Amino acid sequence: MSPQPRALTRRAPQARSTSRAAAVLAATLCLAAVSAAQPAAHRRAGSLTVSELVTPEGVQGAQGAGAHVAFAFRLADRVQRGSQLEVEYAVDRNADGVIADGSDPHLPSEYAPATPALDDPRMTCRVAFARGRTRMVFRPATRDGAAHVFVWDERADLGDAVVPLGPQPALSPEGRVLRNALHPQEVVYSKALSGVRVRVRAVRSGGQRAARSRWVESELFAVDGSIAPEVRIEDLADHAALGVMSVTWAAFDADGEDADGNGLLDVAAGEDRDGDGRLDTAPVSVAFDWTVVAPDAEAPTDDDSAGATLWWPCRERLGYGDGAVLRPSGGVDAGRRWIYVWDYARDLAGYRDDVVVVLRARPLDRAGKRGPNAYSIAQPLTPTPTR
Ligand SMILES: [Ca+2]
Ligand SMILES: [Ca+2]
Ligand SMILES: [Ca+2]
Ligand SMILES: [Ca+2]
Repeated sequence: MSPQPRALTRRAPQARSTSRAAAVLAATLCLAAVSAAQPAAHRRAGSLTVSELVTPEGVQGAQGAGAHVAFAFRLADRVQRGSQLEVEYAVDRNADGVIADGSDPHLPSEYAPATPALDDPRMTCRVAFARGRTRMVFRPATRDGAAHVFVWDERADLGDAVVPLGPQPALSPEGRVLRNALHPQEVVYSKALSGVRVRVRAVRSGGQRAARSRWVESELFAVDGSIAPEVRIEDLADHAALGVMSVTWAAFDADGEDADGNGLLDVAAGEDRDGDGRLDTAPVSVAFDWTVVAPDAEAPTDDDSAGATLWWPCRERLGYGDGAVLRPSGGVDAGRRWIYVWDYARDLAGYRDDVVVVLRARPLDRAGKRGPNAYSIAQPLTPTPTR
């Protein structure tokens, strides 16, 4: 699976939500409901206009410029009356290369309400509470309109998703870049449209004066909400009679809730950070590769010393161990341990048994974020030419 669908198909609000976020979400839904409930009453009045929506620069999100994303825009209206704002975000959820806006009946809209960051001081709306509802009210101005800022709580909606810009290589479940089977030098790219888009429109309520502006869309921008995963090779056990090696590896990802890596939700220890009563395990995948070096050569122990070393994918002895695809992780200090069973007899058949064998583990989290490579010398090994 490519990083793009991986990021996009995740359960939408991997809610880091608190009661505040819940209230904010309710406000968003309320905003959406206002427009949905009065479609017939709204005319596309020419004077109510959103314009000059500014796309934020650079990578947004908790691991970029911040999880609160500010959008500057101008709001113009001849009627000097506060307007509510509808803000929606979209990603190419079905990875068909298009962000559907609902205008084509064959393509369901991929937009969803954007949760406002009501407590962000950059927000220029007045927050009104009426009949149990929270509303954002933006004051317009005539002619060129009034300058305003809407701040999106991106993390409430996209969680730890990673949505890069530009063409992205398609990846195997372990995180290897896929290549054309007939032309292995050619990388296969994901068909998904990269990036996040936001659209904004204003809604003026009030009987005969009700109106709705046109949608104004941002450019596509990148989001990175994921802390990089980490993997360690903790133990190697050579089962020479079977020609396999058990690789005990540990997965770490601070986006998960299992801080002590015991596989259980320890509420008393504060692990249920989002308060949903479930353990968010931030799964990690690993691509295990191997190489051999001559007995008198220096074995690579990190990316620098690996240099241009050629690596080959490890073949897994299927039916044994835990595999290496989307295994739940532990916290920063206590990884969650898994066993991967390497069928080294097949991979190393024909090699002299005095070569030094090196394993490399490349982690990738569910959001599509890579972590640093881990290396381990896999000795002693007793390569067998045949099984
Ligand atoms: Ca799409
Ligand atoms: Ca992560
Ligand atoms: Ca735990
Ligand atoms: Ca939880």
